[in-house]
Amino acid sequence: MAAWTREPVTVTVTGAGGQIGYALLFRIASGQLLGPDTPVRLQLLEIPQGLRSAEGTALELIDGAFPLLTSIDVTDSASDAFDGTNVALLVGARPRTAGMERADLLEANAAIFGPQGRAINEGAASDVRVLVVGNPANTNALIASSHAADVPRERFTAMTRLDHNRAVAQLALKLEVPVAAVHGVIIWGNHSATQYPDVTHATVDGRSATDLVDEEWLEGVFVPKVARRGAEIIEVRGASSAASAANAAIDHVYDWVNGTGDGWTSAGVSSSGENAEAAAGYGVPEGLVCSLPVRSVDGEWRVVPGFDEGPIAQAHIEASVAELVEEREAVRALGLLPG
Ligand code: NAX
Repeated sequence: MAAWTREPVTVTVTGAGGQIGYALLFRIASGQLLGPDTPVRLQLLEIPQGLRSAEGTALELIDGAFPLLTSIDVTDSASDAFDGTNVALLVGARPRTAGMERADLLEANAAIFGPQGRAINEGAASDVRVLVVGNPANTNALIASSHAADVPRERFTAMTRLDHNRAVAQLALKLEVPVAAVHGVIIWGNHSATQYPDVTHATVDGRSATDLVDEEWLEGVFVPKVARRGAEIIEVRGASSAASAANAAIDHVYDWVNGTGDGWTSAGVSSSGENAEAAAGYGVPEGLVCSLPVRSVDGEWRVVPGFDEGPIAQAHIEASVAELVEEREAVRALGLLPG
């Protein structure tokens, strides 16, 4: 985005006092989100209980003496946090607690993402780009977007880049090659255990990945490993993924702003507008936020059309898309989805 070069860009981070926030903010301040020539204004949103933690992080950001960081504001007011924002990273969310049904989780998060969508609609800059990290990320993005009628739906995205990066890394580990040798992985569907990490169109050092690994490993090891990696991290680390999630958020926004070139990556994007037709080609109904193969061109995510999927892949994709439809219907049934 040439227009942003040397003009301060306003970046809002919600859940700034949490663990992803802590791993994310220093990298934004150092220029890794938008590039080394773009000064950044940080606007941090927390709930009252999280304010002290976010304020502490802000003190440390000051102590970093980052040349690109022009200001930091910490607030519990969504309208202040999203005022003039160009890039909004919606990290804070209501986690699932014991005994919570899916409908309760969706409802609790709608109470966060609906008002945040409205605040973005009212106060954000006209070029605002939104990445939802907080789970359930795809449906939270849909809820936020449906409360922001004046912002194009394509500007609301959900993060599946961590799943994408995990898939690239697992394939590289299996084949004992550097991650840079792996191209063309796709994450389809929901950021949940139903997601489908797909190597059908991937290459490794220019060779088709499917010639190098067998179906049994893919279905029996690779797919569940990637889809359940979050649970594995919790088990081993004793806490959920934080630095790798922050890293993926950086990758997502950096590519969105700077472009992906000829290749593609994965992102949860709205299957509407210019992306409706390509998404429909994969059986994704209009208006969901679904992970698809995407290319970033001129600051817009475009779904890469026309990949031919075999019956196994198709069945996985259908199941994950069906889950997204169910989540949308559940939110709609609760009366939380305007428009
Ligand atoms: P933490 O619990 O460490 O931090 C979350 C922070 O959000 C807390 O400080 C809390 O006070 C704040 N918060 C809650 N409601 C808020 C609101 N309405 N406005 C502003 N702030 C609010 O969680 P963390 O580990 O940072 O994870 C954050 C979210 O990312 C969770 O929903 C988590 O499930 C999700 N993840 C998503 C991933 C993805 O790939 N899409 C991967 C990593 C992570 O699991």
